[in-house]
Amino acid sequence: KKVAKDGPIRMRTSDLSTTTPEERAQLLRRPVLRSDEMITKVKPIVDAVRQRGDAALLEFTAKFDRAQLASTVVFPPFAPETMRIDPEVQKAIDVAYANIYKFHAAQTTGEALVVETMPGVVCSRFARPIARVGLYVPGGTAILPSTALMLGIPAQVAGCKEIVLATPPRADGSISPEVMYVAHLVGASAILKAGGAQAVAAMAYGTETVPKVDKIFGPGNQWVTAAKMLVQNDTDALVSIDMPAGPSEVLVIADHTANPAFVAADLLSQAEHGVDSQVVLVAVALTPEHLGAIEKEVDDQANALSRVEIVRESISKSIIVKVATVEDAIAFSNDYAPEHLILHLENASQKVPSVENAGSVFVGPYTPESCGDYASGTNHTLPTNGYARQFSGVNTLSFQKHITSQEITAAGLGGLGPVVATLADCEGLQAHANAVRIRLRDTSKQ
Ligand code: HSO
Ligand code: ZN
Repeated sequence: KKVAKDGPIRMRTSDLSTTTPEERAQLLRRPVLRSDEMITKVKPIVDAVRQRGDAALLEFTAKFDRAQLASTVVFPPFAPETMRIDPEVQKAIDVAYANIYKFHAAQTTGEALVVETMPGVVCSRFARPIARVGLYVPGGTAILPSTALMLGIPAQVAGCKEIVLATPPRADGSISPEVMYVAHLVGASAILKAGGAQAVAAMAYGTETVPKVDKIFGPGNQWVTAAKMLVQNDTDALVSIDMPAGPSEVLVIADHTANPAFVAADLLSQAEHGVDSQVVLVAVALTPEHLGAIEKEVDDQANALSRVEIVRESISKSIIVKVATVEDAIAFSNDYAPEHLILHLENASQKVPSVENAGSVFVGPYTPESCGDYASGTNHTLPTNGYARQFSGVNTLSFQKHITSQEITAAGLGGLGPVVATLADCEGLQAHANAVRIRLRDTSKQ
C-alpha cells in the first residue's frame, strides 16, 4: 500500500469494546516475516562464505557495502585515530558503559549453587562463559554504537575469551569511530568489517582470517536474521544464536494522566527506527480531546524530525487501541507481548506485577524508552514479534552456560542406589542398574 506523501501523519484507531475476536486477533498480529523465502535467498551467500572464506567475504562486501577492502579483520590494539570521537559523546558513552556494566555485573553472583538433595548426595551448578562470541552491530540507516555496548558489556562481564564484533564498513572501508571506541572498551578481540548474511556466515564457520565463534548475537535486518537461523540449524557450524529478531516495537499504555507530548515523543522514537517499526498506543478511557491532543502532537513532532519519511510510513501502519480500563489494556498488552512496554499511567509501578509478557518495561511518565535504549543499564536487545512470551532479552546469562555436577559418598549411594537400580530395572537397562549394584556390593563388604 502506498503512503501519502503529505497530509497528517496519523495512526489508525480501533475500539476494543466494539471489535470482534477476529478483529482483536488482527490487531495483535505483526506483519508476516517471510522466513522461508529469506532463508532460500541467504543460503547461496552463506554457502559461498563457508566454501570460499575470505575471498567470498571480500566480494560480498564490495557488492553490498561498496567497500573495497584488502582484509576484513582488525585486531587490537586499535589505532587511536580510528577511535577519535567528540569528547561529549565519549563522556556519554562512558556513563552508559558504567550503568550497563553495573546492571549486568549484578546478574551473576559468580558463586556455584550447591544443594544436598539426600544425605551424602550433593548436586551443584556453576556458570562458565561461552568461550567465543560473535556480536552483530547493524549498519544501515543509523550507526549503532549503543548496540555494541549492549552486546559487548554482558560478553565482557560473563568472561568470554574471544569477542568478535562484526559491523558493515562504510564505503571508504572504515568503521564508525564510536563503534571502534566501544569495541575497545568492551575488550573486543577482533573487528570484522562485514555485514549481512556474509558476516554471520564468516563468524559461524570461520574463515582464513575470521575466528569461528560459538554463539552469535545481535539484531539485524531480514538477511542477518535469516542467516542466523540457517547457521543455527547446521550441525557442522555448531553455533547457537541469541533469539530470532524482527522489527522493533513499542506499546504505550496511556491513561487520563498522560502528557500528550510525552506519549507522542515515545511513539515516534520507536517509529523512527525503520519503516516496519511497530508502534501501538493503548488509550485507557481517554476523552476525545485528550486523544486528539496526542494525535496532534504525533503529527507536529513527526513533521519536525529529520527521519520524517521513515516515520510517516511506520506511523501509517501503526494503531491506537481504545480500551475502557487499565486491566483491559494490560490484558491486550500481554497478548501482544511487546518488545518495549511503556506504562504512562497513574500509579504506574503498581501495574507492573500484572505484566506477563514484555521484553522491557518503562514505568511512569519520566521513563522514556530512549533511556533503556542507551544508558539506564538495561539491555536493548530484546525479543520482538511476540517472542517476549518465551524469550528473555539479552543478558549476562546469555553469554554463559551452566554446568551441573554431583558428588555422592559411599553412604549417600547406600540411600540413593536402590532407587536408581529400581528405576533402571523398570526401564530394562541392566547395565545402568549394575553400575549401582556393583558399588553397593563393594561398600557392603567393608
Ligand atoms: N530501540 C532499539 C534500540 C536502539 N534505539 C538503538 C536507539 N538505538 C531496539 O530496542
Ligand atoms: Zn530505539
